[in-house]
Amino acid sequence: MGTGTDKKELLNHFRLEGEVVDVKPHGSGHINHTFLVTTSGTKKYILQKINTDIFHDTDGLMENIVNVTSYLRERIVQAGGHPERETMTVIPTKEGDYYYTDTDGCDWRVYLLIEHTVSLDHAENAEEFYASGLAFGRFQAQLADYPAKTLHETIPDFHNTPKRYLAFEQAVEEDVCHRAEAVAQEIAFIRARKEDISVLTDLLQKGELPLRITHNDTKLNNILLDADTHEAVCIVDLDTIMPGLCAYDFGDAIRFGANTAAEDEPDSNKVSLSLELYQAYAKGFLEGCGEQLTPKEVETLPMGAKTITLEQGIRFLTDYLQGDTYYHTEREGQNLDRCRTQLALVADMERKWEQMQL
Ligand code: ADP
Ligand code: GN1
Ligand code: MG
Repeated sequence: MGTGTDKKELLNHFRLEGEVVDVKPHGSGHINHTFLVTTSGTKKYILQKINTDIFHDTDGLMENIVNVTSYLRERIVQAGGHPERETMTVIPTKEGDYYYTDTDGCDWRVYLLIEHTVSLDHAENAEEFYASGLAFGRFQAQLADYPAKTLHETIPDFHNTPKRYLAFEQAVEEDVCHRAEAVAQEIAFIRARKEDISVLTDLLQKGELPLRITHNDTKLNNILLDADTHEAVCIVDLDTIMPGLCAYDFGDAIRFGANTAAEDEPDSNKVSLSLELYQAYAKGFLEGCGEQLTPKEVETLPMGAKTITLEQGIRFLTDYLQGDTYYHTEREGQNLDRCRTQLALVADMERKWEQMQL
């Protein structure tokens, strides 16, 4: 995997201030390998091994991130903010590149650590979740005029739910790990909702919903909060910034942050949608997005929550059926537990559907 690589030697290729003192694993992301780098200088850094099994074009990926953060930086400066705190800073290599390929062919990048922040795996209270909704809404509003054509599609069809469904059916059919029989209930649950899967993508195709520049991975741990006040400071994990549906960005935050249980909770009876957290996030997100949203977009936000939760259940189950090759896992059955929490959340959303309307 290349994560055992000599990190100090690796970091020597980047323009860091000070000598590297310590490198240790950091965060709870499912995709990249992330490390916190401490130096003898005043700055700390984030080192990441980019998951190139998933992101096939590191040049395009890093170009997106550098261009989007430069664009955001200008706006933050204009607004009198702190660009090194409110957006990510990519640290170049000594050759001036935005990533470094090691001798094993693995790609690594370095960001400035945004200090005195925390990222949470569950919302501690409604105010905090409101603040993250506001920040993700503002993020979308800030990028409203960003030139969409210049963005590389880092993962094709990332939130194309009908295609995710087809990939799932194929995984059931191939059943390479002989796991399908034991998850017949989950498969049936998903199949029973086949019609829901294309509701939003159909509206997009018919021109009833616009494409926006979206983050596409709006879970709570992809936002850094001030360590003392828990106010939103910076949105991170910009790997999947691409044109997408506003409702999906809304929904992805809900499926993770408004769930009363952890994403991988083994007891899915603990799963439910907290309406208090749901409403708080919706309030923040709508405020943050501002005037730009069309009435149809606002109307379809609850459907975004349901669709992306179902999509995520489908994605976790597909990975489980394929032998857990996509998401990082720490234990057997973790992707199946993750799938079950998503499906239980969909079921609870169906029960609370009337109350979810905005
Ligand atoms: P993954 O794609 O694996 O989720 P992320 O880019 O989200 O990787 O990084 C993992 C975690 O590392 C984030 O959830 C966040 O807590 C932390 N993190 C990432 N970038 C920074 C940064 N520049 N400063 C501080 N923390 C960061
Ligand atoms: C992954 O990278 P991370 O952990 O922030 C995934 C998201 C999923 C999420 C589920 C590139 O997000 O799409 O919603 O796990 N990212 C990618 O927790 O696939
Ligand atoms: Mg992440």
